[in-house]
Amino acid sequence: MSGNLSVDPDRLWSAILETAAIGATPKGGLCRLALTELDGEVRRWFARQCEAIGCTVIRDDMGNMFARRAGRNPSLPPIAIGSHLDTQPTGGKFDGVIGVLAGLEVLRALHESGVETEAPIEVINWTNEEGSRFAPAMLSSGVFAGAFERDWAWARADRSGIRFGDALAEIGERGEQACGAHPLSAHFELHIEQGPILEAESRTIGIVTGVQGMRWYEATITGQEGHAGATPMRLRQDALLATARMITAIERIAADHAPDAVGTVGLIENRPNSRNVVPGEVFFTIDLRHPDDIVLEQMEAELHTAFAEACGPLRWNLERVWNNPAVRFDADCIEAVRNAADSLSLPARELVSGAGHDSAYVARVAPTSMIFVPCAGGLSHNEAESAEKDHVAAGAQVLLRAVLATDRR
Ligand code: HGY
Ligand code: MN
Ligand code: MN
Ligand code: MN
Repeated sequence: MSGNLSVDPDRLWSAILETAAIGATPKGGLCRLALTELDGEVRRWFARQCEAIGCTVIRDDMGNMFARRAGRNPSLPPIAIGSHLDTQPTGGKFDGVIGVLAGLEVLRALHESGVETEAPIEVINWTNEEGSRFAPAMLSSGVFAGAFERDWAWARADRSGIRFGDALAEIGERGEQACGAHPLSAHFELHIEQGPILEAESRTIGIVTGVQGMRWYEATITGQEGHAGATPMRLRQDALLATARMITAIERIAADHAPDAVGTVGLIENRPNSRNVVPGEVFFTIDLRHPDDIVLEQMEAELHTAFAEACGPLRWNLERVWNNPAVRFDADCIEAVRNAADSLSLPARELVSGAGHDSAYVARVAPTSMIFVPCAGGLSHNEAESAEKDHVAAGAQVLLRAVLATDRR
């Protein structure tokens, strides 16, 4: 019976478009930052859809949402399908969203067909995956996996000083259950690739074998504010000029470890940010990634050397705020995805994820793997992000088959 079970491509696509209206931007993207009222609205929408098909929905004390469909054997840990509904400030309609909504579609397909699974099935919305508002990324799946203490996570503040725990309570999404309290027998995540490989090779499915290593830093360079007209160049302590040198140094460090290394300065606060004042202080973030943690360690050492050279007499402070080592996913889960793609004769290939995902943490506590589908031009974290309906449906069908195969194991 479950062999020819199928997701409904139209229903899945209309769910994606329906949630795309919650936080829609004029350029066709999404701005639905974690724990804002818009995040609260899409969370409540998700809970209503799941409850309407008989699922129970609970939230833990990090706001992670667990929509559970009962199985024949309630003593078995659930098979989970997880991703995230929060977005970047100029995000797209698909990043994270297709993973949660494909999970909802799996629940709907099971519900309407009356297929009973052995284990419970649980669709999870992981809170604050993006890390754009509250750093680091994947904060709540990280607490679930024991990478972060809950109180440390609650104390993380956004750039306006609002703490995660307060924002979570404010939108009414903080549950009673302690985060990390229940085992999972497996975790699958469907996600757009967010890179160019699948599209370039005309593949529909990415069989994701792992996630590369990622490190985040916060830096402050302190010089001296001065008059833009009266301060001679040779007497200046221009913090923004030193920052510019650092940005090109980071580009060089990544180039020295090409082709896999990437380095990004994404957030910068120039103070006092006045057009006729020599900048006295700059705060900025650095994101370094590489599949090999040993190389990341080398890049970090080169970063320190670069700061000393770029800053001269100016003071600088560099703090590593996140270290997420490279992850290898579970062989059986990878096999389940590969077999599902093969059974549907979908062109597929293995690849390691360049982007971070909640699965990178969940893999520490449960057998985990991911399924990628292409996105146009490999573009993501961009309002022009787009994916094709039949690719998303194919990914959801692979997800359904991988979950059912795991349930039969
Ligand atoms: O940063 C990342 O890779 C993820 O999109 N949060
Ligand atoms: Mn994502
Ligand atoms: Mn993202
Ligand atoms: Mn992710």
